[in-house]
Amino acid sequence: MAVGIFDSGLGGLTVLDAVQKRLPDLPLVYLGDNAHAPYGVRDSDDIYGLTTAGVQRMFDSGCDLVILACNTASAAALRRMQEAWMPQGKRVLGVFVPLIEALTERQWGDNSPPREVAVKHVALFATPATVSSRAFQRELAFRAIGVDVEAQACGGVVDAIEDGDLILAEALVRSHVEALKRKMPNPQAAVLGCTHYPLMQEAFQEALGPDVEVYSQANLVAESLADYLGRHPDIAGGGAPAFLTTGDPRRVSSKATQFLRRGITFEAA
Ligand code: DGN
Repeated sequence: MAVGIFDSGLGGLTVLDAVQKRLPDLPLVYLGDNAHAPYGVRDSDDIYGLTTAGVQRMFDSGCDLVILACNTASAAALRRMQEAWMPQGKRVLGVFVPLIEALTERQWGDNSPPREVAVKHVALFATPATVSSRAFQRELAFRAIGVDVEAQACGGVVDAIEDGDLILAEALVRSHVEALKRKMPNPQAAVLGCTHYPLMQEAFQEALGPDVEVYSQANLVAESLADYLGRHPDIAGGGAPAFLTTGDPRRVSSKATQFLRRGITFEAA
């Protein structure tokens, strides 16, 4: 019995880290599809095919539930996968819904009709593929009315983070925030819609200013998972997490160690 965390690359490690802190005894399997990363520049059928193959592999290896810890994959694939797999008892959760529930002050799984919410002007920062999918706006519209969303595709940030070039990543964050502010001068809230961006949260907050509330996914997903598991006690157990990659394990281990600033050893998937 284990919970799987799937990502195209390293970004989902921010979610894994938050889940480990929140639920230290939960058995976890992480799969990074590093051989095909980044997904952010691929078309949606391609992302769907790769995501389905990766998640299927996690169910085959004994996971009971898989979190798509990648907004790009969630945007392109989550609803289609849930429709196909939920009837077979295969549970797949994404990273958008916990974020939107927090933004709209909803309880987990509250599917009541959309309503007015306190926040009216929201800035979304995400990969080009997530922004062009408009999945965030669609999910938000199921829950809230009257919210103005301005999206900024943050080209280059994921690559800079994965290359360990945080100076470049910070400079890119500043320029993307400036671009966003030209379109929406006074956002009330900013949503970091990419699992790589929790590592840049301070840079976003600094560039946006102290009056903007920044929503970052890792902790929200961990909280939502804790809530979900409270209702599904069949998922339990213990043990050290397993880290799997479709890429070169040595290279991925070294990048992951740099990324999370703690030793992580990947094995070939
Ligand atoms: N971390 C991924 C996300 O949340 O969208 C983006 C990584 C990528 O494939 N570009």
